[in-house]
Amino acid sequence: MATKVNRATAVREAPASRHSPELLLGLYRMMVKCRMCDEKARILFKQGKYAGNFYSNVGQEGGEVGGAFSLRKDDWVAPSHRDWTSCIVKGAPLKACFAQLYGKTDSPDRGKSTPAHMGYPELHIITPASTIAAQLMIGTGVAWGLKRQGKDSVVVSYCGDGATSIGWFHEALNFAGVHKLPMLYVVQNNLWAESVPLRLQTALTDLSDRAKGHGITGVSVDGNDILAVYEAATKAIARARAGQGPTVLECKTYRWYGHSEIDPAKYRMPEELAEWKKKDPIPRFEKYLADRKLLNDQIKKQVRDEITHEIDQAVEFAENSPYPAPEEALEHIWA
Ligand SMILES: Cc1ncc(C[n+]2csc(CCOP(=O)(O)OP(=O)(O)O)c2C)c(N)n1
Ligand SMILES: [Mg+2]
Repeated sequence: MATKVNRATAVREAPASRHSPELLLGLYRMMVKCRMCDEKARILFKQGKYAGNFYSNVGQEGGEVGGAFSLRKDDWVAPSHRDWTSCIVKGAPLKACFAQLYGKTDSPDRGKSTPAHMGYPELHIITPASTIAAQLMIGTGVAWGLKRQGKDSVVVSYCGDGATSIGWFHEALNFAGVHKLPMLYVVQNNLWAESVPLRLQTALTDLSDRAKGHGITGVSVDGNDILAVYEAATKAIARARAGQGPTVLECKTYRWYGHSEIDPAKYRMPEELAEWKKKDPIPRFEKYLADRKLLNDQIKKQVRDEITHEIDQAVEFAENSPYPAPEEALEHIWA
């Protein structure tokens, strides 16, 4: 006897993903890792464990992870002040990342830069400049060098919406366009540049339209949709590697906390934050994975337990690492 199916209530199985389970779980794990490390960095700062400041990326993990996940070891990353976690995506060990926050000798620059300004020469991560959008110029210069050397490595540079209103952003894009450089500019449009809302920075709706003025490709995606970002970035990186030139990838997203850990963000409405928290990229991707039977509560717990353990070890390592001697301030500098 044929089974009767109530078409109105029948549960459709989610269509299979275009991507392998390994890749999907890898993206998920990396987003959770970035979120947990960032939250830990905030707590440690609030506890007075390290000096300086910290610029949280929580809420923006879709762009952060998706933008650089498909990079090779010989590719480069040029992060901004808000992209400490991009070092984790590029493969930096958590011990080095936390030692960086603490300014200890086991940080890649032996405690020379401010906490969130982490570079890592070995992994081709360029130390962020404090000057907004400067990392785009430096990243573009590296891309030019790579092209001149005949290499097929690419550079991913991150910036915020505010950075796109600055001249250096346009100079970098212009130069990259003329020379068809292997660049991907990931613009994390979180709607605010410190206390300045996007509507007071530009009349544009899509910041990827900035690319048009320089004759290069511009794409805008939902930055809280990790797969949308990953797919757009992977395509752009492949184009860049094949000598087809640069791309601006705008990720529309939101930062959950203040500009930095000393900013209570009173300039924005609580309702705006509440709306964006509903679009949290992590539970959204968890649902995608659960619908495809790739994730359940047990795996979620296992992922978090493993990351917690790794973070605890990294923090202990950073706390036990010595501070550099004062005279080291004069080592490894140009003049
Ligand atoms: C040339 C320059 N102007 C101003 C500042 C101060 N500043 C630091 S971060 C920031 C806001 C940047 O906003 P956005 O580019 O949107 O990045 P977000 O902080 O939102 O990630 C400003 C104005 C600076 N560091 N450099
Ligand atoms: Mg911003």
